[in-house]
Amino acid sequence: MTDLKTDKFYIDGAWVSPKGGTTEDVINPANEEVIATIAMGTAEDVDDAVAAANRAFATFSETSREERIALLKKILEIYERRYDEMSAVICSELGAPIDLCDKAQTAVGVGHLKATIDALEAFEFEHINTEGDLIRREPIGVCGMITPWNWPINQIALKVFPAMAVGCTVVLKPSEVTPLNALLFAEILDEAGVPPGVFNLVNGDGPTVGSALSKHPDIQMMSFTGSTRAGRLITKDAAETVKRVTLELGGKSPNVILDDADLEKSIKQGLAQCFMNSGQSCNAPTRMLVHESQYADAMAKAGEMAETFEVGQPTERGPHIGPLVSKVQFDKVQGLIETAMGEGAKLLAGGPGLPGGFNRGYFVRPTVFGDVTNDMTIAQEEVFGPVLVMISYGDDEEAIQIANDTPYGLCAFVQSADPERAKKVMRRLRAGMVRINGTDIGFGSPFGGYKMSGNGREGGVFGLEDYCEIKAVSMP
Ligand code: TXE
Repeated sequence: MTDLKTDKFYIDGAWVSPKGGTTEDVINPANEEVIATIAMGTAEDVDDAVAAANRAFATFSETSREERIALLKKILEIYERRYDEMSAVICSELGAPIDLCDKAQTAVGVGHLKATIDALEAFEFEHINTEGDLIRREPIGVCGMITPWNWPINQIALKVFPAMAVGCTVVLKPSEVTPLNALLFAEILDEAGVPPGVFNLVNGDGPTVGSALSKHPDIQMMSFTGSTRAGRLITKDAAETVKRVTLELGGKSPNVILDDADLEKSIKQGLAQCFMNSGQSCNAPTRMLVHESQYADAMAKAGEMAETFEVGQPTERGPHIGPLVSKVQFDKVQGLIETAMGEGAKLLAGGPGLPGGFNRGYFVRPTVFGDVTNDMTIAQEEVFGPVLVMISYGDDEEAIQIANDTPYGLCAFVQSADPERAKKVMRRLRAGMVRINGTDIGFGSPFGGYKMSGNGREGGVFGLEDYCEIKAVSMP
């Protein structure tokens, strides 16, 4: 694997040793072996990184759109050259199967970077409004970013590129569970000639480095993706200095299969989307809603189809499902499967314990529950594992009511043979994204949620706007 500088942080354009702190092992979730040991930072390292970002902001915020487009294009060139290294790193620390890394985990970095460049080319930094005043969009300043482990480069790319595109400077704290891809990302930016201090990386945990960033008086904005629990803490810390905070938190996405949809196709697609990345996606369609007249048939079909999903080693090619990222996540998912069974949900496929043929690693059996009511724990809590629940409804109105009945509102899915009927349901769904008949949301479109799934939108022009302050100027 790439020889990454695991004992260093990237600050002010150089690889520097931490000022103290501890170390933490990075575990390969497929075999539970230590693959690297990283330095964990402290508030002092954060101070150094923020100071570098602040110095760099003075000049980087004054660069032209063309200069920043050229820089982003250079990053794209090097990212594409080091593509296979990135896939290998994500495969080893996240346990995502190598084909999934190639086709999705690493690929989304390219998708977001291209969409950011496109959005920057057309972005309106200044205009005169109807009052005759000049309205300017200016980079907000130094941005703190805290990212999770489930789609690690996706979230780094969705935050770092838009911030840099408008002229902000950045201090990133990636997940301590998957820090290696972020070290490689820093190497790519270094090689691309990103000016010193524009991008800085400090590894560490949430309560130490994450909290120091969120409270820092010289950081103007925090962008976070992760759990609702940590999102609340970051918001509280950031309130001390009245920072802007954007949050992308969890989800419990409904998949409403209307009674005119192709049932078999909808179930197959729904299972695949739910189990992708071992279910560790905030927008996974984890609650399948089926009309009561088709429910028994749907449960039988889903149980059978789920058994055909294979679990396998991440390093092997193929469409199989890999392990969960960590022992903590494995224990959480096992606990939720047990709870569902205790609350009376009917096990249609999978269940607790390791899949057959496995005696180590954090592998989980692809699991489907029927006879689920929306008030059960398994229907309300984000599982973050390959676990689908099936819920029945009486009519479209009840389906909408059940779909909206969670604290989350990130994504929703609708299946129907009638586009007008699907759109009618779509309009009533309290979610930041709605995917109709198996389609996907484009890179340049806004990604984010309603309710407790967060605030703000990432991606394309919406991502650029998030990192801007707005200035009104009246002139004689
Ligand atoms: O997340 P955490 P965890 C959900 C998912 C998962 C659960 C727990 O349901 O099972 O969250 O995962 C940093 N101040 N999602 O515990 O703790 C942490 O260091 C500042 C959904 O791994 O939120 C890491 O960088 N930062 C989600 C990041 O938060 C703090 C993706 C994510 O870790 C902090 C991941 C603090 N006090 C989990 N505490 C999604 N929306 O996609 C932690 N962090």
